[in-house]
Amino acid sequence: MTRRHPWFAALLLLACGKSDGTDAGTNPPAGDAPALTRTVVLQGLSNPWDVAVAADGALFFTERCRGLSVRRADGSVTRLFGTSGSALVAPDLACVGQSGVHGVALDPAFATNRTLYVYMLSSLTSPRSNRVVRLVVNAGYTSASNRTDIVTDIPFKEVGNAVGGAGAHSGGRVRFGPDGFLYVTTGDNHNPTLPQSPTLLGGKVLRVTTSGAAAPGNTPPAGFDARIFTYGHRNVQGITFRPGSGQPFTSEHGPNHSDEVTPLVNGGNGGWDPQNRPNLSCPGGYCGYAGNPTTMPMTDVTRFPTAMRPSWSNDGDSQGMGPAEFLVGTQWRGWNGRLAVGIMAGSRLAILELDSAGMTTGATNADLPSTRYRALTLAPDGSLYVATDGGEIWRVTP
Ligand SMILES: [Ca+2]
Repeated sequence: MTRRHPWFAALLLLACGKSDGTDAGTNPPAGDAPALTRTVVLQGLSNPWDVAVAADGALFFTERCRGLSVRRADGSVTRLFGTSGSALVAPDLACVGQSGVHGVALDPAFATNRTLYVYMLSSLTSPRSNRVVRLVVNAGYTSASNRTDIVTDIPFKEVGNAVGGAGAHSGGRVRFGPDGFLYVTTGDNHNPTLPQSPTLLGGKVLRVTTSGAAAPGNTPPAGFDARIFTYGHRNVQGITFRPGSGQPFTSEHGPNHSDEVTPLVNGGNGGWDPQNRPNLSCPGGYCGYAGNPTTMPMTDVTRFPTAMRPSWSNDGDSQGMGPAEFLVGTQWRGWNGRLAVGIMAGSRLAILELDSAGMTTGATNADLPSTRYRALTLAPDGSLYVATDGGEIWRVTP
C-alpha cells in the first residue's frame, strides 16, 4: 500500500529532527525510534503460533499441528504436550485448516506454580471444539502433567462451505491481564450468528479465572454467558494490555477491508454482524465477505450505535492483521508505550502511536524483514519475541 496520511510526513520530519541518538527521558520525541537487533532463536518450526517466555529465559512455543514445546535457556528443546513424541500426548488434538494448537500463556505465578494455559482444537466433543487446557510443567522443563480443560465449548468450524474451509476463524490468543484474569480470543467460524450470539462463545473475548469460570466483574448484557467480556468480533488474533491503564486492546482481521485494532470496554460490542444483509448476496447466509466498509462494516454503528470504535483500521485495508503487543520499557526509547501489530499478508510489523483515549495518531513500520508476523510476546526482560509463519522465532531487542 502506498497511501499515506498527513501524519506520515510529520513523523518523517520528527525523525529527521532528532539526530543526537541519546535518550531524552520519559517523554522522548515521536521520532526517537530505537535501532533494532534481531536474533533468530529457533528456525525450521512447523507453523509456530505463539510464544511465552519465563523469567528464567525458558521459551515456550506452540506449533499448530504438533503442540507445545519449550526451549530451555541452554538451547535444548523438549516437546512437552501434543502429538506422539510429546512428553504428554494429547490424543484428542486435531489440526484442521487454520485450527490446531494456538495460544500459550504462563500463569502470573508460573515461577512457583509451574502452570500454563494452551488453546487447542480437541476431538473430545462432537462436533469438535476449541478449548483452553491448563498444564503443569516440571522444574526441569522436561514433562507436563495435570491436564485440566478449563474452557471446553469454544465453537469450531467443522465443515467447509462456500466462504472457506473447515477450521477457519478460531481466534486463539490467550493472555493474562494485569487484573490476573485470563483473556481468551475467539472467532466467528464463518457462522453469521456467532458474533452477536449471547450464549455461543465464537466471535468473543472471554475473561475467565484460572479454573475457567467467569471472572468476577464481567458485564455483558443480560442473558449473555457470564464468561463473555466483549462480543461482536470477527477473528481476534491478538490481545494486549496498555501500560498504565491496563486496558485491553485487540487486533483482528478484516474481511477484504478494515483490519481493526480496538480498545475494549467491559461488556462492549465490537459491532461485527455478518448476518441478514438484505442488499447483499451472502453465500451460506454469511455476509462477511459480501460487502464493503459501508455495506458490511467491521464496526456497524448503524445497527449498534454504542459499538466499540476501533483505534485503527489499517487505512481501511485488510492485510491479514495478526498479533498485537505493547512495547514497554525505556530501552524502547520513543516506542515505549507504543503498540506493535503484526501483519501477515502485508508482511510487516506496524508500530502505532496512540493518544490518551487509545486512538491511533500515527503509524510506522519497524525496520525488520518482510514476513508473516504470527505472534508477538514481550519477554520479562523487555525484549520482543516474534514467531513467523516461515517457521522462525526471533528475539528483537532495541
Ligand atoms: Ca469492530
